[in-house]
Amino acid sequence: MTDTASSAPVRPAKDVLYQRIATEEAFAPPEMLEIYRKILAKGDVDPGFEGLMGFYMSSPSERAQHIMRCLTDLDQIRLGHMDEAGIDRQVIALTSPGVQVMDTATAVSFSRLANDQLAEAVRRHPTRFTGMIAVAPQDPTAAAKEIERGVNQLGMNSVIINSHTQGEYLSDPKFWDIFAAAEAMGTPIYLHPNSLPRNMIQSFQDCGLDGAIYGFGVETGLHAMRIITAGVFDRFPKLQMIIGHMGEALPFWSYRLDYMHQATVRSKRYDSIKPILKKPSDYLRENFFITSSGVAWEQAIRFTQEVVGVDRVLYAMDYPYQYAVDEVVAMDKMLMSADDKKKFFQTNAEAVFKIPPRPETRRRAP
Ligand code: 1DF
Ligand code: MN
Repeated sequence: MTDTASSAPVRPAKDVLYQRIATEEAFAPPEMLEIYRKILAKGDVDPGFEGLMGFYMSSPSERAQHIMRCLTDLDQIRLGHMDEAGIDRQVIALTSPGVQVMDTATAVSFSRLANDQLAEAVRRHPTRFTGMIAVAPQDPTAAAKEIERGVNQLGMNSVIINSHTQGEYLSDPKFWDIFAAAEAMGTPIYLHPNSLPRNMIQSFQDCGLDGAIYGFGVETGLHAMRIITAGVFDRFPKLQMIIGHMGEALPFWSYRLDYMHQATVRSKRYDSIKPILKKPSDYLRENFFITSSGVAWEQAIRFTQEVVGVDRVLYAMDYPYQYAVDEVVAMDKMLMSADDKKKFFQTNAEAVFKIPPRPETRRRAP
């Protein structure tokens, strides 16, 4: 190997037979950070929020400052990184926790403002960006209306919810107007991680495992399980949800979830575990799409494709929190049929987010 070859930066190939659509990419309007600053300045701040956005917004570390610059950009910085990493399109959502830490009135009005800003960026870069609709679960009626406005007026076709809202879970029927609207409008809900709620965080935070390393996955997986076991998909059978980080490990748990769910129902041990129509893993296969955000790991991706089907596993990068060009190169090399790889990188995302397919002219073999 020559010196030049070993020191050249790895760059994803341009002549691949698919577009790369990254589906869990984040942005933050500067106005939201101003609201966050006010929340953080008050006494008795939520410890998870303080540990997450409080950290990114105040840390002098290169990583944190870089992430803040990327988060607030919806133009040249982001497009430059996408070009460098070979990402054709980002599906972009308001970064976690979005409006879910705000008081109800602020959350409702800011979700509209954020959606307008994102729609504007999509209008500037229609071939590069797709937007998700941010909603305030604090006001389910307003959230349902915002889903309709997002679809009908802003041309967006998916919804972002960052797991729990101030410790409350969507398994509570008081939130189900949101599911009704999402089902009626045909908009999948991306259930993205949030920092751990107050009553859960201590034994994760005191060892530094509350964040994306482990806590996020545990809590978001729990949230998905609460939704499944509460019978949400029996009530809203067409509702589709998306979960990242390789399904927050739920595919790997499937066998045990199915066995123990049935055992728990039969033993009548909890009022909250009532019979549901199907096994938990059936809902994973029929009502969830799973993205590879943060997990550029071939074995996990192929295992998940086997468990839920190749039509339900999508590529995601998790920009800017996990901007890693070498991971794109690794994903390109996965041992997988050309058809399945194209589903993973491109066509599943086009179907889920209703992205109009582009003519195949952009990538030509050299
Ligand atoms: C982190 C990770 C932050 C993810 C995120 O949003 C996030 C992190 C505030 O590493 O602190 O979306 N993630 O999805 O893994
Ligand atoms: Mn993320």
